[in-house]
Amino acid sequence: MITLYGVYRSRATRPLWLLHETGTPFTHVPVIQAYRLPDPGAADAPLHTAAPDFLKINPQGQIPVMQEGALILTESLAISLYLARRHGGDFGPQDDAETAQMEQWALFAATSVEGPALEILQAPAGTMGEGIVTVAAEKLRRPLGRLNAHLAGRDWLVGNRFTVADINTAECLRYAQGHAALIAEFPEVDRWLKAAQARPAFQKMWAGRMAEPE
Ligand SMILES: N[C@@H](CCC(=O)N[C@@H](CS)C(=O)NCC(=O)O)C(=O)O
Repeated sequence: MITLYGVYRSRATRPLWLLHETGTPFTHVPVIQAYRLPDPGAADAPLHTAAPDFLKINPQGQIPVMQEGALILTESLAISLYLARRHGGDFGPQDDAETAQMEQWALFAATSVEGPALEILQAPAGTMGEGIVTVAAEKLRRPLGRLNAHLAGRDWLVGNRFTVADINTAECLRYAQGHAALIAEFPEVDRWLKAAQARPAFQKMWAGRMAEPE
């Protein structure tokens, strides 16, 4: 049995979206970030990332974590790639070339997209925040140009079907979606992102996220 640790309001959305796509049974343990709790030490605090019981599972104190049998994985994109390969059927790779392509898009998302996209999401209001957004948007323009070129004439990133590559990349880019003007500069990316987020499994994941307190 798969156990997925981590609330929806975290990077757990990546494996959760995939698990909703595949319909694979799993146990969800909604571990919350300790910094989001007023008093993580309180006796009635929910299971959180700094709790001794959770640190035994991930000494780094971060979510998501996936456990299946003796295997424990602690990186969201690696979890999604593993679940897709092992349980995902067509959502995962069908040969070595697709494995490499799905890994490529996960690494692209992690190294070229997620950082500046998070800077956009977390930028404070005011002049300083506007400066951060301007710089982060500029950092994203080359990777988004590359993504846009790849998506021209294609619906999805790998194998002409929706796969874990779309989930991992779309979820990292989602952090920058508040910058609508930036996304609009890349119409193929805009179209692809909207199509991915229209999928019932994304909507189910999103409903889970919205049901959690902010
Ligand atoms: N690279 C990791 C990052 C994990 C991460 O930063 N998780 C956040 C929630 S999205 C967390 O657990 N934060 C709590 C903390 O760092 O104390 C991954 O993608 O799994």
